[in-house]
Amino acid sequence: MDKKMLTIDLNSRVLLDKAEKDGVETMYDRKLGFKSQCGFGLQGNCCRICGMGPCRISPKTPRGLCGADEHVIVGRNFARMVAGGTAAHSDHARDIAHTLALSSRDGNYKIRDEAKLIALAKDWDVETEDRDIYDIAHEVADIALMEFGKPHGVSRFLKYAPKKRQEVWKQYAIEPRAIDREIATIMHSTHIGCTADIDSLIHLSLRTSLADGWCGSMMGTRLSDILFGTPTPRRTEANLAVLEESKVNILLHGHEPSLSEMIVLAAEDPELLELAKEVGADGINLAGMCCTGNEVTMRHGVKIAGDFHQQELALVTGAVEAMIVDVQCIFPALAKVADCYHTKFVTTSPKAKITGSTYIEFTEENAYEDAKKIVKEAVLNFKNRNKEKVLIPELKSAATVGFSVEAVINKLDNVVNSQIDPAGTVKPLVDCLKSGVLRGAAAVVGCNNAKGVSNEAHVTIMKELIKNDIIVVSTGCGAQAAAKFGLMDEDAAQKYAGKGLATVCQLVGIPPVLHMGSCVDISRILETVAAVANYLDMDMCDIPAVGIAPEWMSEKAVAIGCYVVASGIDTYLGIMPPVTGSSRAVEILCGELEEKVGAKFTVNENCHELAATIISDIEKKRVHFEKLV
Ligand code: CUV
Ligand code: SF4
Repeated sequence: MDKKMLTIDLNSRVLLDKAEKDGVETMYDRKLGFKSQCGFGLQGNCCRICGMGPCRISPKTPRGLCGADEHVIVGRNFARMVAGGTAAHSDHARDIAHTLALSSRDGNYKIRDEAKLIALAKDWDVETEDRDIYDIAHEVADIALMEFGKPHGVSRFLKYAPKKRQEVWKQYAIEPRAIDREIATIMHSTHIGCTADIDSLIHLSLRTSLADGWCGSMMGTRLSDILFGTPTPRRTEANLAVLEESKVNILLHGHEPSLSEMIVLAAEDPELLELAKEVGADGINLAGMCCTGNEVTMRHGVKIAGDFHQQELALVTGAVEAMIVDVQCIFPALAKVADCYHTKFVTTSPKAKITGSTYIEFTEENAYEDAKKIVKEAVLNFKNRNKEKVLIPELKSAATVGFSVEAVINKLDNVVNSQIDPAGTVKPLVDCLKSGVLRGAAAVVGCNNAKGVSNEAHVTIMKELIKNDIIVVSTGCGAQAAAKFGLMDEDAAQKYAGKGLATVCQLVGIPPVLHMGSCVDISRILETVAAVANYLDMDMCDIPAVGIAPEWMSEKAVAIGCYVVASGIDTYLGIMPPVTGSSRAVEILCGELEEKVGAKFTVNENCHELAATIISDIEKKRVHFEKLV
């Protein structure tokens, strides 16, 4: 098989040829090198939880040594994926909360959205009258940090959900308690000799996932907006052609905005710009990958270099002075690829040290100085670039990004009411959904997965949905796919959208696919659906809105899928999770959950079929919705 057929991105194909010539191995080579993947692992019925294992379940050996059957083994593995994902998102939020605790008027981190801070403080009964904004910030940060380990009570963020949804959570007993407690409960319950009941394992998974969606992630987004500003629409460009031959190219990859925000500032430092000139460069060019890329494009319009599957290929351009990473979704392979070029692969977090990288620790206490040190390394590396090894591919697309909930609401509201109202309402959005001009809304989110062809499912499904007047919002690497393929440009509405959606887009001046941020920003999507449901006095499961992860791969994505379903939003996956080893797990996740939480999973690895199912399900949901409104 030609490895170039494993991606639909033409820049990636050009760089795969170059990698071949340069003798660089990429994920695509390794994929072809794998003859087949382990069937037990694929089905989720290999257990390595204790030292008597691994125990592998088959018709001949239907139980592990302890007697665990396929349902128990699949369920435990699944729950542990949810715990892993929740831990990652929530630890990200914890770091942001610590950063908020460090904020000060003349320090590195300032309060950029005071109104959002005050609103949150009021929600949390923090005194706001006649107080210094930084005192309020520090108290809010302390309360946020308590959400990780408070001994009593449930998440403070649950109250932002519609009343009816909160009732569902209460009834089904999945209101999440402290975040760390939920994660620990799963690790404990899945230890050998604890929970041995698939219903219970899925129940635990949902509760923990809600600690991710309606606590960790929501906290991550809110506090980031408070510290770095709530995103507003801005123009940018996407795909590897955003690298510039004449400039020092710095790639930001990973997740947390506390580092990337400082790099953005450092890259504008006159001293470093001067140094860039001295080494013969025309300036410093920043571009982002994965979710940290999403964070800085949302708030600063920093160009999008590419997605998860392009991280190695970005270095293959030979034009990158430094790849700066913090945590999550970073290929260890980058160390080897960087070795083949002059690129410095800089790791910065004690949580993600990688052999073969240059480790320059980034601390929030010394943020700006650390960021400058890192950028300086990159600038000084410019002179080591080998011009003969440089190939920057040609394709890039224009995009409008920066659609926070506030931005979406204001865009729609201001046009319809033809006056600026900072506290706009969701009425126009609701009216479009009610009248059927928009048939529904879909969040197409998540990673790239080497089980499929990179970007194919994302782009196919988004195009199908917008053609059928379903407005799409996106985060994560899905958003990067949309941006790369021109779906986040305003003219995409006329090119690809159905008549209703195209009319709305033109009237309001938005693209048919809206960039809502990074993976933790899926909380923005929850808030949008909750706002619509609240406005109509409905539950979230009554709204014609769906979640789709066509190319998901990470444990974080499993946690997300679970909390989206637990929020009452039907969720569609383009990759089968490792649960098929248990018929019960599949029955519950793809069926019975609907009775409990009003939504379920649907999986289809054929993206055309999946798109067709989603469109017909949204139409079915409309029948119910139209009766209610
Ligand atoms: Ni957090 S989790 S590959 S960067 S979206 Fe991208 Fe997004 Fe998945 Fe990772
Ligand atoms: Fe085997 Fe049970 Fe140990 Fe898992 S927990 S490895 S099934 S003995």
